[in-house]
Amino acid sequence: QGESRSLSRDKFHSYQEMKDYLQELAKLYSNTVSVGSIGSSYEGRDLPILKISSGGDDTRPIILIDAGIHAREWIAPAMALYIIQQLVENPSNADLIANVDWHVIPLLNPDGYEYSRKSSRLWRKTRSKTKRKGCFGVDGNRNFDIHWNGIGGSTDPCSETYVGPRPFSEPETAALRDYVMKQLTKSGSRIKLYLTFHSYASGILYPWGYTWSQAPNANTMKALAQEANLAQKRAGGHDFTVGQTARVFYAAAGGSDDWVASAGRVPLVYTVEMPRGGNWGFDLPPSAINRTVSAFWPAVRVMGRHVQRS
Ligand code: ING
Ligand code: ZN
Repeated sequence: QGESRSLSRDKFHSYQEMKDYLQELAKLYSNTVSVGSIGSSYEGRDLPILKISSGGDDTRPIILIDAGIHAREWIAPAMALYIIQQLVENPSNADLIANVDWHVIPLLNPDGYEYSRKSSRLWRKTRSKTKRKGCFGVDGNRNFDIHWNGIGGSTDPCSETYVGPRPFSEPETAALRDYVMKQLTKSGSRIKLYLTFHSYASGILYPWGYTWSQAPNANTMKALAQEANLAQKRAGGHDFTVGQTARVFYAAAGGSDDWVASAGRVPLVYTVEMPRGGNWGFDLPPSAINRTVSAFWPAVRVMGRHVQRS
């Protein structure tokens, strides 16, 4: 299926390997694929974005995907890379890119990811300096300017859910903000669907996370999530929880999903929690990567086709 250049699925890849793969795809498939950058991390790593477009003008709908805002959730970037690979290297998915552009940021927190690989497997946050000596990093998914420093976060720099000194204090979250703001149009956003990948609660969750109240289009988001869940179950995945983050999970403000839905004006927004594995939930053995990401792919297909049709 022309997948010979693919990144292997028998290990978790380094930031550099991911970057090399994206560059390689852009070279091999220069008609449809380009690599850009949305900014730099705290430690100066580039934050790559892979753009897939089969043509058309710059009014086509965009599906935006990110992963790896939380360092230890390694299966999330692996999922994003699998989506890239399926869209670019597998011709049988050509229908999904026929009139929709896909923009994928496979690793939003590379500093934390590399720190998790090399020093501390269960690291979650970014790696910025804080006002407390010996305590590093901000929880990226509490750092967005949507009811920031409300429920579900901490003002303690040593906490795992530290909200940061101010909204968008982290270069990584500010970079996502700037990218999303650029897609705003007079009537809304070019981005019609946003998926942000986490682990390990096996869920397809939609806004709001900051409040128990329902988003205006909660029913639409729920129906599509249920359809996606069914598709991945048929492919051998196990049942995912579908529901509003604050209701089925816990309430937390400052998340990327709530901000993208609200300020970013994106109509369909999901946090996908990939399944657990290993001793800690985050540490799936490499032998589980292939079946985990390929089981969830049909759910992404369902969502992609929905955008394609609308
Ligand atoms: N889960 C998310 C977290 O940041 C979440 C759940 C999503 C909460 C959106 C609030 C808003 O806690 C993981 N696994 O990180
Ligand atoms: Zn997470």
